[in-house]
Amino acid sequence: MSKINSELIKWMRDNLANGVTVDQLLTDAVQAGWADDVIAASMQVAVVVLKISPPVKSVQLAGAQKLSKHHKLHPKISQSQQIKQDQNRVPEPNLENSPTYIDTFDRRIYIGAVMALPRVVVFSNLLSEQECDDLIALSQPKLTRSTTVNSATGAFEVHGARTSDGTYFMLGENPLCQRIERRIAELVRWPIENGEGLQILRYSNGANYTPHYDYFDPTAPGSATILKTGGNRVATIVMYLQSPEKGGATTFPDVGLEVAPVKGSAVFFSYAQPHPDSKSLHGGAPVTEGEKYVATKWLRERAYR
Ligand code: PD2
Ligand code: ZN
Repeated sequence: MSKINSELIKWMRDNLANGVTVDQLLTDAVQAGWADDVIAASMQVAVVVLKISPPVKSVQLAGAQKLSKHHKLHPKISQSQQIKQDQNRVPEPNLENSPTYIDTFDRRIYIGAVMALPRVVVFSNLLSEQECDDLIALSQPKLTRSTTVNSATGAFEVHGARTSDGTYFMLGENPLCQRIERRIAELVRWPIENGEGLQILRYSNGANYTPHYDYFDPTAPGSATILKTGGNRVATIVMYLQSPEKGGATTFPDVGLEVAPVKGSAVFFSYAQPHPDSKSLHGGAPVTEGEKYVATKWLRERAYR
């Protein structure tokens, strides 16, 4: 018999979406007097929406204070949490009242799945088939082997962890990029100028991208130069331009989530802090049949110029 509590779930979801950690919420809930099994069951539900079923780590509440149930957890956040949340503002689509779609200036985009931690939203119909084909065609003459950033030096290097080919467009480089950038800015409510230009990646048969974080580690010596322009990355949108026959999912190993690379759809994820607590570790699984193309859009804290 499940012991979930809807008030508790809503409070957890609101706070998770704003970057409060699972551990902090568990502590708060225990202190507010909720029973361990209700907290555990509610947290399982809070981090899952629709069909996504992550193996949430078992909730350890041993030694927890058994306070009386009168100390009802108030769903409103405390003032100190509010300040923290304001500082941690990240791109976020308006999902109030659980809409099934969001209209932007030129296109209706459908919500495929939503997860609280990591903050992940799957969109379908973000790009038209023609837009996918045009981005691929425009990228062809300039595709080169992808690189990774060496966190010690900040240098871009060819690495076995990333076996795709790729290229970049400047922000607003052509009318197609401008249209997509404006659409994304509306969709996730983040200024166009805070975005990097689109990156196009081609994964041939066998190519992959081993799990990584998209933010730059602020403590790594190589990050200082990168962070001077626009601050850190706070969110990523991977748009699928061509579906392979098999493989090529975008994976979130911390929560056992795989997003299928279906042409025209996209996965959005944000990370309020540049820290593994964001659970934003993600990778590109090997393509095992066919070829996969994506366009990646990274969003920064501030204007990227
Ligand atoms: O192509 C992907 O699925 C993928 C996976 C992980 C892309 C990126 N990261 C990226 O462009 O950062
Ligand atoms: Zn990535």
